[in-house]
Amino acid sequence: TDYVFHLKTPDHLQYSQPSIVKGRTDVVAVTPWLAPIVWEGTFNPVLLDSIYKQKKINIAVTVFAVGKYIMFLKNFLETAEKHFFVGFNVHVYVFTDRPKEVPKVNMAPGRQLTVCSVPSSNRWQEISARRMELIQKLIEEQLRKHSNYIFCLDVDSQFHSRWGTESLGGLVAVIHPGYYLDDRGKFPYERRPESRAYVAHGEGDFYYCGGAFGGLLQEVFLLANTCRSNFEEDAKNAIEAAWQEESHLNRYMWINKPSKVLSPEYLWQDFKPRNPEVKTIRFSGVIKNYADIRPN
Ligand code: UD2
Repeated sequence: TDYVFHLKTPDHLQYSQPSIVKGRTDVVAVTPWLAPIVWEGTFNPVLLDSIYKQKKINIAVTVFAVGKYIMFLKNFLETAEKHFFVGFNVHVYVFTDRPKEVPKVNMAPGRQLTVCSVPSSNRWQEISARRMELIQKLIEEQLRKHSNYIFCLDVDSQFHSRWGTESLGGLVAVIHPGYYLDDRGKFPYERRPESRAYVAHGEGDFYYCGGAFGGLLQEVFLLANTCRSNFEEDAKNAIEAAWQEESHLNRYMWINKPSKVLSPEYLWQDFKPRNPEVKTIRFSGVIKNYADIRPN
C-alpha cells in the first residue's frame, strides 16, 4: 500500500493569525530597548502556556508576612491559587516571625508552600528593606536546584485575574500604578546624590514597584545582591533612601534594563479607580491602615 504522509500541526499551534499592524493602539507595548510591555490584548495566554508547559518550569514566589502583616497572607494565598500560574509548578516561600499563624490554604497538585522563620523587627523600613538580603540567600541556598523563575511580591495584595507565563522573562519589573502618566521629574526616586539609589532629574525610564519584581534566578540574585549592598552602604553613611529598597530597585532597573516590563495591570491599588487603558486588574495592593499594622 501507498502511504500519504500528512505532517500534522500540533494542537497548541492552532490559533488565530497574528498581525503586525493591528492591535492595541492606546498603549505602548515595547520599551525603547525593545523589552515587551505586557498589557491585556498583547499576548495569547493559551499559546504562551502551551509553550511553557513543554519546558516544565518551576516558579518560586517569596512573600514576607512579618508582624501584623500576617493578616494579609490568607487572602494573598487563596487568590494566588485562583489566578497565579494556574496549572504550573509554584513554590511559595513565606517569610514570617509568626510561623504558627500561617493559614492552611488548599493548594493544587504541583503547588507547595514553605515557611521560613525570620526575626521580628520594630522598624517597618527595615522589614521591607531586609527582603533583598533574604531573597538573595534563598536563591543561593535553596532555589538553585529546583526553580527557574522567581517572583517577589508584597503580601498586602491580592490577585483578581490571570498572572501567568506572559510575565516570564530574564529580569521583570512592574510599572507602578501611581506615576505612569507623570513626567519623570515627578517620580519619587531617591534624589540625594550621596545615596547609592540616586537617580538624577531628567533621568529614569519608568517608576517601578518595589512590591512585585522577578525573573530568572540569576538575574534576581544579581538585583537583590546589588540592592542589598547599596542599601548597606547607604546605612553606613547614615542615609536611608526615600522608598527603601524600592528606590534601590529603581536605580538598578535604570542601569540594568529589565527584559520584560509588566504594565500596571500587574500591581494596581485597590483605592484607585481603574484607568481606561487598564482592561483588567490582575494583582493589586489592598487598602490598609498603616497606623494599625506597622510596628511603629
Ligand atoms: C511600597 C512598596 C513596597 C516597598 C515599600 C518601600 C508597592 C506596592 N509597595 O509599599 O514593596 O517597596 O513601598 O518601603 O510597590 N512587611 C511586613 N511587615 C511589616 C512591614 C512590611 O511583612 O511590618 C512586608 C510585607 O510583605 C509588605 C512589604 O514588606 O507587603 C512592603 O511593606 P509595605 O506594604 O508596608 O510598603 P508600602 O505599602 O509603603
